[in-house]
Amino acid sequence: MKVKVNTSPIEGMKPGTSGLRKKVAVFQQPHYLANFVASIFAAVMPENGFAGRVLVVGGDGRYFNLEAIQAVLKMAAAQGFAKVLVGQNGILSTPAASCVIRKYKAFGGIILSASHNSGGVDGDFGIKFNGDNGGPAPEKVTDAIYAHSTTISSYDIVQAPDVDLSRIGLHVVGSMTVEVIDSVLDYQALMQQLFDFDALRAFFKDGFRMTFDAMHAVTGPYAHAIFEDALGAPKGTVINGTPAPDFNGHHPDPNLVHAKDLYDLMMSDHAPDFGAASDGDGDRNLIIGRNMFVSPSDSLAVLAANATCAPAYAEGLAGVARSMPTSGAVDAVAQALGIECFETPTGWKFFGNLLDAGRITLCGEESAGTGSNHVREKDGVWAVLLWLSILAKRRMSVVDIMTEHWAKYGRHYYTRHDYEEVDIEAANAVMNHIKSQLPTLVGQSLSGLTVMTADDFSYHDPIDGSVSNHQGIRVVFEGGSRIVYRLSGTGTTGATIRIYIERYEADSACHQLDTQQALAALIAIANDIAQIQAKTGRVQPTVIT
Ligand code: VG1
Ligand code: CO
Repeated sequence: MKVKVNTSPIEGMKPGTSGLRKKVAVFQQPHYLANFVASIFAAVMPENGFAGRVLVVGGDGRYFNLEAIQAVLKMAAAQGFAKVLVGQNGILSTPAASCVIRKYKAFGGIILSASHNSGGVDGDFGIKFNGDNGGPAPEKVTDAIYAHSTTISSYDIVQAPDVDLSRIGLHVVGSMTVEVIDSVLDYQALMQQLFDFDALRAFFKDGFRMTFDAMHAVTGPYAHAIFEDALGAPKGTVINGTPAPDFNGHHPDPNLVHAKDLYDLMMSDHAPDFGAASDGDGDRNLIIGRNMFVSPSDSLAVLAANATCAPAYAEGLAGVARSMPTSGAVDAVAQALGIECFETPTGWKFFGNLLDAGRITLCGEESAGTGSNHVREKDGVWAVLLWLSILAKRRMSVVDIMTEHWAKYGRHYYTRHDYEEVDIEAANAVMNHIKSQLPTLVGQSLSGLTVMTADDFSYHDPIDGSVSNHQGIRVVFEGGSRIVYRLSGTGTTGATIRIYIERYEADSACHQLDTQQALAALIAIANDIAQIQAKTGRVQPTVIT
């Protein structure tokens, strides 16, 4: 039975870089989740309603996932959807959800995830809407969702028993069908189309060894099925492979701080050939070779330069794109290949139009996200499979691949310094202080480096003409060195200041430096411009990647 529930607007429902993310306790407040879900439906409703349409629902398995999914199902039924496809036990990695939306030509999907944020009862929860291309809703849709959340007065929901999400097959909620699907099968089938599984199986058979850290998060089942069961990597290749609602107390962010165990293993005497990790919802990837950390910006460049090693990309790439703060390493590859290279704001939603229009084949972000036109999300397991395809075909170590790459294209030394959970006013003071210097920075010489341009990045989408302003402050020096400042749009406590620092080095005699040392002069300039310590009291970053 459908009922109308009276409610009133709850403030703060503006989606960030990737959907709405808040503490679990915030989502558990009366009407909170329902208000936001109703706002999604109101914002995306076609003129003739949702009758006959299919919705995909799934999440990364974190605490509150199952309760949220039951509520979404009852609200979707009240909207008149014909059917919802939902992952078994509510599990769909973000790229798998994108894959399922596209494969079954769904109207769209609701993904319950706070990605790399911590989970559990005191952790974070999140929710976002992806459209029929399988990609995160563009800004005009997220703006409309937010606008609706500020005026909502009621929502519709069907009163029905919960669905048994552990049982694969058909169920009903009111007059809507719910099909519980295997979380892995459709995604695995897509990977089998893109990559040469026989060649990869032979590679593992020849003794190639990998450790994949699923970080107690959603990629566990995907990684076990694909790497161990399908490709024959030995059992134990996948570690921390059972998803836990609180990620067993860990932070499922594949970086050098939270994936330190993997890093230490890869730097040790008993390191396997290759190490990789993914995040809470399975869209990020961290790549570490034996004795060689690969910065995500470099990883994107290597994948672009060698993509033809995998069948799906054998004919080459249409073009590539990177988010603005991502290093220029991929630009150098694009130039050599003679293909277009786009610079977009942070967040995967900005790649969607370029992918849909066929202008780009690969894209990525410095935050350990790479992907291609196979889905409309970044994809951790996919990135690992493309790396494996390259290593299997070229039979070179990661160290040798990187050394060769830098010798050919030059090296873009790159680091990101994060100051997390800073007082919001102090963080705004830092950003305002930097902005106030924009008019006078150009032409100045800072520690011997001359500022060439300084601006607040605006993106003009070449496909739909939309404009996104205030996407990060760039200070570019002669010779291409660069400092970028922006505030995170995914955090839930205070503000996170991100400082991205990059320097190009053409000389191969200087390609083996320690990254922090290679960038020391720029880091000092970056701190000087921002005055972080004076304005926030912070002496050093919380996370360095
Ligand atoms: C961060 C990353 C960004 C990424 C986003 C979502 O955003 O910097 O590159 O797209 O997270 O990733 P922000 O606004 O905090 O810098 V995920 O894996 O959390 O969906
Ligand atoms: Co993620």
